[in-house]
Amino acid sequence: MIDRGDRAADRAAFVGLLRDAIAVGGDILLAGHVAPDADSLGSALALGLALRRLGARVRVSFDAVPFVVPRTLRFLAGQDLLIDPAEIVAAPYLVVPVDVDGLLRLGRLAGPATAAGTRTAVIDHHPSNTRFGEVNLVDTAAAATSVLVVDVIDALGVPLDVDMAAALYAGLVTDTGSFRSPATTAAEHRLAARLLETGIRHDLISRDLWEDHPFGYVQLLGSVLGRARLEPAHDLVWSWCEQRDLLAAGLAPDEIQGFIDILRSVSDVEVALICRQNGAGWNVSMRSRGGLDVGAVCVGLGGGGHRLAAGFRTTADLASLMDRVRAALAPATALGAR
Ligand SMILES: [Mn+2]
Repeated sequence: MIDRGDRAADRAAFVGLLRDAIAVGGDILLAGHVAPDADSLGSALALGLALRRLGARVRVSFDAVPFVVPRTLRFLAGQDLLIDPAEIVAAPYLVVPVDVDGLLRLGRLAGPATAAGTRTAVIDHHPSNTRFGEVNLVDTAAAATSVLVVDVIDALGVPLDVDMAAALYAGLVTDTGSFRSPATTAAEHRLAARLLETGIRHDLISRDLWEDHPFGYVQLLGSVLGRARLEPAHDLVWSWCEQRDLLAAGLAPDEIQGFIDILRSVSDVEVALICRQNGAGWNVSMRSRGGLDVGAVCVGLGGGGHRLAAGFRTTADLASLMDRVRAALAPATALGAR
């Protein structure tokens, strides 16, 4: 964890790189992580809008095939800044991974980020961040990457407008679990107040993010919760969702991210887990009720994340991936980590 003094120095270096890019008229690519959430894409779009105000040559991207913005994030402004990774032909002057903890989470955008001559400035808050940039504005105490982006926009001297504020609020409200996470302090509420004062419709943002589902959503929620398994021996409650389930419900994998929060409310055990089938493998999401560091568990399984919310991806089949999870949880629970 870095202290606030370091964060100020890192922010100055980060803003310096952005100003360099603008001064030389270099292309800036703001890169979200694969399967971007509101904190990654919202933060990137807000920073993109601010940089465009300063005359920067800026684009925003993330790796997805086909290149489609998740349905719940289509309300975000600035989508004309988006570029399909396949259309990036020249190496950018500067790549800015946003809310990305390591090169692996960039998918195909790891290419431009590591191109010869390209500079890299990372902005993130994941404890699992590998500091893979030339400059790393990484504050693991920050509740969201959007909090760090507000500081950067302020340092750039760009006034927050309602479009930037809506995107930043989306990131803030997502990563704080609607201000319920322990990382939420008075500072996050003050930031929310500042964002609200720009005139954003927080009620509509929350509806777009979480309360705007087709009927298939509740049907799928019913079946995923119905087959959940409680394993007190491993301090675990878990379930899974196959590709055919999503297809039948007419949903994309990112649209069921909220399912795990319902499993996390089970008080009998410490850890909740959902496996979502995606292509040839599974995206595994883990949540802790507070007593166990699932971020460390997921790093051990090849993924990353935060203490209370983390995940990993695997091409293993469901039975063997769950065996690996149980083995990874066993030492933590046996040591009395709760
Ligand atoms: Mn985040």
